Amino acid sequence: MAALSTRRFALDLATPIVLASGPAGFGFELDGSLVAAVGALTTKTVTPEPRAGNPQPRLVDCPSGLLNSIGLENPGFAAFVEEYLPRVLDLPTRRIISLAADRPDEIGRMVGLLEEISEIDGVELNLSCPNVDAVIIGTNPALVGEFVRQSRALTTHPMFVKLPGDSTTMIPAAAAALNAGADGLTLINSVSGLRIDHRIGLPMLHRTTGGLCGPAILPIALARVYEARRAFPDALIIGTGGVTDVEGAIEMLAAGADAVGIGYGVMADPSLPARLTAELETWLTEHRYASPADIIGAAHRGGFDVP
Ligand code: RRO
Repeated sequence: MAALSTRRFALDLATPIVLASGPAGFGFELDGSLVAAVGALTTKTVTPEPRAGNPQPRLVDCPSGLLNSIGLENPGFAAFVEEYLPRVLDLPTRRIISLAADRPDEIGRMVGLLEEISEIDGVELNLSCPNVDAVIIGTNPALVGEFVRQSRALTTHPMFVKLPGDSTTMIPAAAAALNAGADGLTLINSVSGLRIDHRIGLPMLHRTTGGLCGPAILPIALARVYEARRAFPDALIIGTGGVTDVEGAIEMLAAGADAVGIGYGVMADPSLPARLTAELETWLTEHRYASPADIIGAAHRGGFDVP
């Protein structure tokens, strides 16, 4: 059988299939065997203060996906550390803690406080939440650099930066993140979208727009991952966006992702990531690849060896 571990990955994951921030909550809400089958869990994003999130409705169906407007609901950093983190650290997988804040010193403070906890495998700075009033930091390279610099100074944990899939700003923002010391990029967050209730002619979500996720955004995520891999050959990349089957996971790896984040797919079917792990291993074995590393970035170097 092919070995699924991704050796070039800073986190040394057992499999490149990981749980993206959001739908998997803090991990312990899912069946333990499903968590054990993935390479890592990324927690729901945590902010300095608790947030109640946005009013209902928070999810609206779309062709090939859904719009979400959760609004960063989370218990706040102090309660997270006290009540949730011990259970996160007990999970049978690697754990990446997702964090967001309005100011670089606020996110730096949280990152610094997590530094003492050696069982954490990484932090992800979510600079791309689409569903709150604050500006989307991830579209502004200077701000991205400042957020990463202040956090980098306070931690040795592997640090990922989650950016929006904006085609004009993503590469400069990613360059700023990597130059400021980030180890990797998580690409992409959900994509701003709108649905209008055709019976009354008004937006279905209170904040008008929400974050589109699901298969509808797979081609967008693939394009951004491909561009990032071409621009930054050595950066770690977690490709996230619309993967719901093993073919999508293979595409994401071929585009240049070191790992594949599953978000929407978990909402649709919590057992999906475990199934993808097994199906990827079977696919690699059938195609005589020893590990996922053999296909990462294949689209940049002539594709697969097809007989
Ligand atoms: O909570 C949300 O509404 C949310 C977040 Br923080 C995010 O990063 N991406 C998203 O689609 N929703």
